[in-house]
Amino acid sequence: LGSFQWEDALLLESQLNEEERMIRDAAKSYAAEKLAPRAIEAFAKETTDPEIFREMGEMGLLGTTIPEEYGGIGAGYVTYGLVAREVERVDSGYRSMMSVQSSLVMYPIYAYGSEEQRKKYLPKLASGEWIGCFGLTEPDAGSDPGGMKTRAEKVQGGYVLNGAKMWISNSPIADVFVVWAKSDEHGGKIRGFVLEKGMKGLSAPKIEGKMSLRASITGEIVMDGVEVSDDALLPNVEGLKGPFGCLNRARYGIAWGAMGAAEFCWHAARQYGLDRKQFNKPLAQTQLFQKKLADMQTEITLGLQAALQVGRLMDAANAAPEMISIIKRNNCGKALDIARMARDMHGGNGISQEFQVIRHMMNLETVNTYEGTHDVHALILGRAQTGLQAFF
Ligand code: TGC
Ligand code: FAD
Repeated sequence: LGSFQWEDALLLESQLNEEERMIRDAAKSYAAEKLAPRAIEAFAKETTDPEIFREMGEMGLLGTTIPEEYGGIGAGYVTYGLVAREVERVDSGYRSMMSVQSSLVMYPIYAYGSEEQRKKYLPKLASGEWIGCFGLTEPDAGSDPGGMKTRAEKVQGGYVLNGAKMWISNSPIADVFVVWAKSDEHGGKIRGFVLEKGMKGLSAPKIEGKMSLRASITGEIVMDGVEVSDDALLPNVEGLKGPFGCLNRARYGIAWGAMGAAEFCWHAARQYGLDRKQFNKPLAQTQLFQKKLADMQTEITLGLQAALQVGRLMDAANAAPEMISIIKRNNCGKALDIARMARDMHGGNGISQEFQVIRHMMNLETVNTYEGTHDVHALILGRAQTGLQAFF
């Protein structure tokens, strides 16, 4: 019989290949050395350091799945997931910055863009010289993006865009805006457009006062008669499957990332329980404490194993969106439960920024909501097994 490793109960490590481990190790060192020292203050002061994009670009962490000729490193989806896990182990906001750039900005330009668009945008997004954002959600269209009001009107040589996007990660510091709008030229179908900072009528005010994901800047995108030329249109996709094709990838990365945040909380609670004595014995020597640790270990082990399986299927181009809904929903919900439990196990110290678990807990509230809420993914899965849609 083999030996049991408490922190890697089902030997995930043994299921990774050498390249996956190498890139994961580089991401882990970067996150620990460069991101971790910034996280507490960035969250406390609600500040985002744009330099992080440049650093991540240098490390090859932006657009990891994009081919090398466009500035990516041509890695697989398991590698992408492993990187998300390491970055989110430090802070969900940092993973958010990275996954928007990779899955929601670079991926659509790569998958749906013209060769000119790929060449113009991807290398600078991969290096972090340019920062990207993805505008789907609107003030009155969140879970139901098909209800968007943003319109693209065809004019001679281009389009005029009008509308407003809400809750957009990176938007106040973005150079490149991938925006989804209903296009009159295409019978009101949803089309993607690439906008650039400085265009007349385009602004991206910051949303202040978030109590979650404070290290990642969030804003609106306001389009007041923004004129773009024909080459701003993403030519190769039409309809909601455009944005959803990007969301599949981002949601998959979030399923890994949320487990990274949960692992931080689990390890912190375990160590706290070993160090802290009450009633003349370590907290970790009580049955209630150990049951909580066992629950954390079990959920994280199963969540990571499921994410790995979906990653392998993605790398084999054989993953269905519903599989991604299962892991996004489960891993975010379980990570949030684990962070709340870890907060409780730290007692009063659990509310201090110094112990960090409450920051993860607050961040995971957003992670459980964005990219399809916990309940919206339940409805996707309910529809898939009954054939009955219960959205409306
Ligand atoms: P529905 O009728 O289901 O589908 C419309 C069309 O879209 C296609 N489709 C998909 N294609 C690829 N992948 C998927 N996962 C797809 N899901 C749907 C579908 O085949 C159909 O295509 P066609 O050709 O037949 O037209 O659409 P619905 O309007 O009934 O949708 C319902 C629902 C709830 C599933 C969907 O709207 C939904 O998922 N809502 C959640 C919205 C969401 O996730 N928003 C995310 C915004 S971005 C964000 O949060 C970024 S935060 C990132 C960060 O900071 O890290
Ligand atoms: P709503 O859709 O109004 O949902 C409110 C509640 O109602 C939820 O509990 C939901 O589960 C429930 N609900 C909705 N419909 C149903 C139904 N049919 N049946 C039962 N219950 C239902 N969007 C982007 O486009 N780009 C971004 O970069 C981005 N970044 C974000 C960053 C942050 C920090 C946050 C908070 C959000 C971000 N979002 C982004 C938006 C995010 O995707 C939406 O908040 C999310 O999709 C939910 O939409 P909503 O907030 O409008 O909530």
